[in-house]
Amino acid sequence: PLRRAVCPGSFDPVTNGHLDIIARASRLYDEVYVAVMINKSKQGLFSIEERIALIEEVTAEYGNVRVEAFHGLLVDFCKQRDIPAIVKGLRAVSDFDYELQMAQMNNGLSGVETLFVPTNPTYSFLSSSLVKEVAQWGGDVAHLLPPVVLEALKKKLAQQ
Ligand code: COD
Repeated sequence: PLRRAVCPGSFDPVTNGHLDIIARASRLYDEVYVAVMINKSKQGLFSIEERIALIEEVTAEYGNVRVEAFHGLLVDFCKQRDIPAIVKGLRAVSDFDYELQMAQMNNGLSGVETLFVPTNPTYSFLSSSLVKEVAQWGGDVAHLLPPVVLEALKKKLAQQ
């Protein structure tokens, strides 16, 4: 059987930290789904379609990664696609509390397992929200994003 996993998130926008986890998952599993959560109560900077297009572009080289939007419960996304494992990056202890709760809740809901990958220390401080904040005030974030994402972010901020 195909070994499948999902990397879920908001990806607003995808960063080198996300990409590191997706790349590592793609080496461990036959098929990796990147699931982009649709959050109707939080608008975000990039639309869901823009986020998906950027992730598709920067993961094209891996060959076994597919990108889809989802809303509702992550466990339902997994059930519908026969995905037994969620792969998450852990940046620091501060991530752990909430990630552990979600992992235990998801396992209790459907039996899905969560596997944690320790973040590459180069990106342990990195989040989409910090990148947006720093970029908004003209700070240099070129080392934190794939080049196409950096260009898209500059363009988006210039429009605002
Ligand atoms: N280095 C490594 N990994 C990173 C980094 C980094 N610098 N930054 C982020 N990551 C990884 C983390 O594993 C993180 O969880 C994931 O990427 C996504 O990050 P974000 O910030 O894009 O996404 P979040 O935190 O907003 O995503 C939250 C989910 C969408 C995963 C969660 O809310 C969810 O599963 N929602 C669906 C509804 C649901 O099922 N709820 C019940 C949960 S029990």
